[in-house]
Amino acid sequence: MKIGITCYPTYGGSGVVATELGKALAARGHEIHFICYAVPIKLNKFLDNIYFHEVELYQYPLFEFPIYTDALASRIIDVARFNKIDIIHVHYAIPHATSAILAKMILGDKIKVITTLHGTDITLVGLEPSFTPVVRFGIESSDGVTAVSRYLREVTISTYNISREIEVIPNFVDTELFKPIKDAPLRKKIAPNGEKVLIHVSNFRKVKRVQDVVRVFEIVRTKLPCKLVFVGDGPERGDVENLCRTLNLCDDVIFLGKQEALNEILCSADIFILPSQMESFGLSALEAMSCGLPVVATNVGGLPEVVLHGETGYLTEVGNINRMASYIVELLEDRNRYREFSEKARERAEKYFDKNLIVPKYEQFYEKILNQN
Ligand code: GMT
Repeated sequence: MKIGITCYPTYGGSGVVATELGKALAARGHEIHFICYAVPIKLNKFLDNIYFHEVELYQYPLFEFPIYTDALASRIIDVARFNKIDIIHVHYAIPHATSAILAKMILGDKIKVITTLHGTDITLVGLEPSFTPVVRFGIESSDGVTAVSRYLREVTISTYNISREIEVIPNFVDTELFKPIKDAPLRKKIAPNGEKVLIHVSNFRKVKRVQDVVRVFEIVRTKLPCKLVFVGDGPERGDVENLCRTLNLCDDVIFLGKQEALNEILCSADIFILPSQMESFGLSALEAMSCGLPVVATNVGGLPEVVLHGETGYLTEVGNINRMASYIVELLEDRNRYREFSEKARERAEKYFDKNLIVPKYEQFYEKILNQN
């Protein structure tokens, strides 16, 4: 198949999923055309069957803001015509679904539009009155729609009053890449005296409640020697750093910023913390599980579909830092239970969310959509 993929090329999970999907499809012989405003960060080396087409944002004194939706539609049209693509698969509805549908109309129905819903396109941004009707139109008018969790499908149907089918295709992880590393070299540097290591990875947006990670750590370190590692960057990072300074935690907290070798860093830690206000799936939790880390997270959105409470980690109500801390201490103090959780976390990633299981589901979905009138 010839497939166009549009995503946000940034550090967010939707861009990671879209890029890894494109790479996996290319490896399976499909011709993949990424159409984005910048090269997706995970597209960091030459790969056969992959082409990149930049959406150029024209500046003009009348335009206070770049007109991305139209520019993207025009680029999709150009790429589709010249390369004869069968499908344009957009990740994150806003505004990608709108651009793709516009492109399809201009092309005279010659391509199929598939939209994958990822999270805040539905649960936060899409609820803004300036977007809601257009998001709904994008969902209803796409030829196929997928959601990354059952939760996200249900909330989309009920909130936007959707009558069409939405297929759930969960996010996936490369379990060959994200796998436990015994005695990961970085651990010695982070925790030279054998301390336990807690880790959080995110884009530091408000929805992630990163300050809760610090508060949880503050409690845990009163019970056992430990270190906290932050990976990623974003709007709340300054505030989180200040909180660590105020609480006098800086000697035990490491901010690594944006990092490429995530698997090695994850394998240097013991527990992954994800205290989000909302999470439609929680890709970072899955990557941690694949490395054998139990996850302590909030009981929201699609997280219970990824993390099994009492088996691969623990789930608590949003903001319950005391409960999170006591679960972490319990796990770290009980070697046998920790090992059991760690093994089950890895097993779950392999059994249900492995790249080689999920990518064929997208292929089958594409076939289904191409074969419908
Ligand atoms: O929706 C967002 O907030 C952005 C998006 C992203 O690009 O990071 O995150 C969502 O998509 C990820 C990939 O499918 C999911 O793992 C995240 O849970 C989801 N984020 C939220 O629902 C807050």
